Amino acid sequence: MSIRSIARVLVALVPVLGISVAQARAAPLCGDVTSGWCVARRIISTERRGELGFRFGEPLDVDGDGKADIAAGARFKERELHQDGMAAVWSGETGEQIRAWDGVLQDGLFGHSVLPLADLDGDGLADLVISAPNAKRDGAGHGMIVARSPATNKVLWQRYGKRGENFGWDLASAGDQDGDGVADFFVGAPAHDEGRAYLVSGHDGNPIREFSPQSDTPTFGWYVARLDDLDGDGSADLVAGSYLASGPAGPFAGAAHVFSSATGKILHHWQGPEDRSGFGEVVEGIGDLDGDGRGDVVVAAPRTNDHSHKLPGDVYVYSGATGEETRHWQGKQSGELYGRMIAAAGDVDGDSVEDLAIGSPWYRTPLGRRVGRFELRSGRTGAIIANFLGSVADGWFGWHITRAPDPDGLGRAALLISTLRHPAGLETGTGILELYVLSERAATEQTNPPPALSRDRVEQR
Ligand SMILES: [Ca+2]
Ligand SMILES: [Ca+2]
Ligand SMILES: [Ca+2]
Ligand SMILES: [Ca+2]
Repeated sequence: MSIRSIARVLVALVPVLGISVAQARAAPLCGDVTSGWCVARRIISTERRGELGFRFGEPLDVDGDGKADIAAGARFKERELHQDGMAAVWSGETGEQIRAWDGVLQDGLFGHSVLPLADLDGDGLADLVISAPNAKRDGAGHGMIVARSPATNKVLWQRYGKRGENFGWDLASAGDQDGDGVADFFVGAPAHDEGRAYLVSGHDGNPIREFSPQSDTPTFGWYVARLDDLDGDGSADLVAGSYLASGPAGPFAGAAHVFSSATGKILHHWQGPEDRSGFGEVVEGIGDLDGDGRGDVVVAAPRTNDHSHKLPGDVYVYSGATGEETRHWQGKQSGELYGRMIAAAGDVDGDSVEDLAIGSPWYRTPLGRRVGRFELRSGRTGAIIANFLGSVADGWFGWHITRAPDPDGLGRAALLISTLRHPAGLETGTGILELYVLSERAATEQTNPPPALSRDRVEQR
């Protein structure tokens, strides 16, 4: 079946899925439009209440057809009333499933995070690291990660974390840092009392380096992200968030730390503005926004755990060179969880500076339907470039977002977006993934040469 005909089938399914097309300001399907953002691929989960797409990395080609493939998990997939989870990879070309794996560890949340990495086993095809951060040993949540080759279906290696640390709560690519030619990655292990983050070898899954703040910091490693090399030693660096860290603003004010990946030295450290702000719940590295030649750092305070839900959430941008705050944006609606997702989006407006996607999964329409939204902001000016609404109530549109390669090889900007609790024709909590691409820009928009992503960022592809 061609992509176009799959798209038509999906359109036909729309009433079944309960999507009101008339009220949607979600992107239309590609093929129906010639400019602006459109949905090039849609992956509809069949795992009832599995929550497809909690966290996932940039798509890479796992089957050698030259098109990047889409990998994600449904961590809540149940087996005999336990949330064992599952993970899968779908063809970027056809949308068909290439491989799927069920979790085998009771309540392990297998598929919580799924990270494609460039070739780990030397066959020239991308592989996957999949986490089960709640995997237990002796009743404690050690957490487990496993590397799999979708091409051969082999397990390349499997590693457990330490007692109680929930190893694998987050994963982020790091580039090859030990010089063996194999991509390495960061792992978050946000234990309750003293969280940690690790640089892990893609070759064998063994830790290369461990990172932690000087004082014990609860939830450190809840979220980890790769930064462009900030200290000039040739290795990509690390930002890690700890949204329940204590600080001047309160016992749970939150924090974010930037480390030199090669030395473990803390380069920058920021603390949350108010108690329970959720500062550091999501962190991200982005290209050079302020033009000083270094990549910059984004930290969100979405207030997910502020049960009053009076505040909309905040996003802060810091200079990677100096650590100074360079921008601060606030959401537009109380309780929308603005910044619950932040993603480096590539250069979508063609000004050669990287742009940002910021998600608010609990945004409500004027009629009170909690459809979620995400916005694109210009990295250069900070202005909002575009704003997208979800199409179903309580779907949590924009829960997770990552930059993606153009699935059709046309060099267009693309984003992979999860609607974590979309009913997908089954029931709320099932989840869908959508690959948005930017087809021709409107004629009035400037068209500059391709985006300047830094070299080590490009090497991640
Ligand atoms: Ca492929
Ligand atoms: Ca390596
Ligand atoms: Ca470095
Ligand atoms: Ca831009």
